[in-house]
Amino acid sequence: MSRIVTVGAAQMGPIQRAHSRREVVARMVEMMREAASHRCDLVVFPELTLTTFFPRWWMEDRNEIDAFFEREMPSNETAPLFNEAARLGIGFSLGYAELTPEGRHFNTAVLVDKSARIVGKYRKIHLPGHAGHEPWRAFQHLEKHYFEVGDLSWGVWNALGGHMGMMICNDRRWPESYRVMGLQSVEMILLGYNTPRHNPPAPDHDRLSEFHNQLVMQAGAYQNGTWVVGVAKCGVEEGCEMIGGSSIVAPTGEVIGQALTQDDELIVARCDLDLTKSYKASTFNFDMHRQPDQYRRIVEQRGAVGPEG
Ligand code: CDT
Repeated sequence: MSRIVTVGAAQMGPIQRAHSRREVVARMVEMMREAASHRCDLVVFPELTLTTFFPRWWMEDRNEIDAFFEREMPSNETAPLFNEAARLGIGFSLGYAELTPEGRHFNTAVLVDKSARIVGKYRKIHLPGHAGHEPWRAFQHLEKHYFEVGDLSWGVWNALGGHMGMMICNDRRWPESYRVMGLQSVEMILLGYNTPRHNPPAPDHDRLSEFHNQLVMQAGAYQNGTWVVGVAKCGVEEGCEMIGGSSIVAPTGEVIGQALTQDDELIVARCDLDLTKSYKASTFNFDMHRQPDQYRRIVEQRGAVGPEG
């Protein structure tokens, strides 16, 4: 049986506040059709794909906030995506703001198989930014205000011919996210992001935005012997520039496909999942080389302390 998964990274250009879900879903269906014409098994969409990146604004009105959230998936508005996926026989992953029946709010991604069945769900764990109103910022980053920390850890699912995992945006900067999936033999990590170029508390990092994006995805792929498919929502959204650079990274750590624009753009790669094997069996044979007893500090301590004495 073939171990090739042909993946389409469906980078999306800006989504303004005035854009309806119907318009966004129509763009996504178009990209899904393009992916199918390239015989993709799977198409990966960004974080919070269905709306503008609303955590840039401080809002207090519950109805105004909840208008950015999905109460069901699929819904009437997202059904065309699921219907088209089933018709084309293509899997996909999608990021969206989830409002549960219990009234909980998460930054979520789902994995959907070729029969349009949801087979995996991940809720974002590393929520960047701040919880309080900070109007001095050119753009706020209020994920800690709008979302709870995800409660599902990082799962890995036997789906679409391989071991599939998901993480969301800021997770990609943390080695723990990759390693929890590496320990479940992940072969392909699907990852959507919205990354503003300007980081108000650290503007000296702005010129390094694309470099840091590449750095973490390439390191995560290599150190865990996995494919990483990173997909941006990018361009100038409501006056805020977000980086593109959507990338397909091999287990070698090499970038084998990368978007050139800051707009809707599909990049496609044939990914051999067996390329993961030599890394998982040699340098990163976890069972042979890891020393978890010596890593206790990682799970027992949160912030950094100084050296003793
Ligand atoms: N969406 C998201 O997680 N963006 C963050 C921005 C960090 S700056 C507050 C990222 O890590 O790309």
